[in-house]
Amino acid sequence: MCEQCGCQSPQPGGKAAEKNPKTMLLEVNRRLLAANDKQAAANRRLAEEKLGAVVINLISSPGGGKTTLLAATIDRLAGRRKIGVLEGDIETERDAERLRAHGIPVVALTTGGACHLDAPLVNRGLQQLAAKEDRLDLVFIENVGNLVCPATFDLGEHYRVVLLSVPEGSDKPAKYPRAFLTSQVFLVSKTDLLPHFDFSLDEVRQDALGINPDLKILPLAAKDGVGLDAWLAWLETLFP
Ligand SMILES: Nc1nc2c(ncn2[C@@H]2O[C@H](COP(=O)(O)OP(=O)(O)OP(=O)(O)O)[C@@H](O)[C@H]2O)c(=O)[nH]1
Ligand SMILES: [Mg+2]
Repeated sequence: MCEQCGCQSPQPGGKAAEKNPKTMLLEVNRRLLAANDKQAAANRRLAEEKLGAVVINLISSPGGGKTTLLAATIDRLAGRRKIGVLEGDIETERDAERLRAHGIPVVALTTGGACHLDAPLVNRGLQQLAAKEDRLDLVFIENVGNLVCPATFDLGEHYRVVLLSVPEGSDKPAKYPRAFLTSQVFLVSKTDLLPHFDFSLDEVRQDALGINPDLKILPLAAKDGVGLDAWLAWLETLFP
């Protein structure tokens, strides 16, 4: 269990739960997650009905390359797709400022300690975007840098995208499977660094597909643009 936020996948309760503090805690977590899921469903409706937007939740470890990828994506889609961003961080608006400089609406969601975003916080962000914008094609949610807890919380996204950067190592899908199990797209980021690390693209592909055979895997380097075309082509499939 994450000691900071207490998030954990729910387990069934039952009679024993009434007296056992550990199972009581699990029951509280289950109810919190159920409330979160209800809000997430409302968030999806809000994004669709008020903004007409597809919502994408980006998950990675700290420094995995989420903001750099978003900046490159915004630049490449400028004039073609209207983008808004909900920028999640524990502290500071630094990433939000980085993306505002690219000329799009960004709402900073600062958790003040929690290691993941949840659906109520995202609802506030979506409301703020909807107050500023009539329509958006895409809303990206940059989750707090963490490969564990964000994988448990539905935010109301339509798609979940997990990034794993080359310096983190190709063993990570096997060790942190939930993020890969619950995502539709897996971006192997910072591939320009492949010559400097013992990262195996074969291993990472095999392990990730073993966890989730439907995962679309796209290696890319947002810094030099290699692989971005395939990512942008996938984004365009969301607008038939
Ligand atoms: N070599 C290389 N470095 C990259 C690439 N993408 C991002 N970086 C660097 O990786 C570092 C972290 O990138 P960010 O985009 O800030 O990562 P993040 O996932 O948004 O980080 P948090 O929001 O703190 O979790 C920065 O120094 C980037 O310049 C890439 O494709 N290649
Ligand atoms: Mg960032």
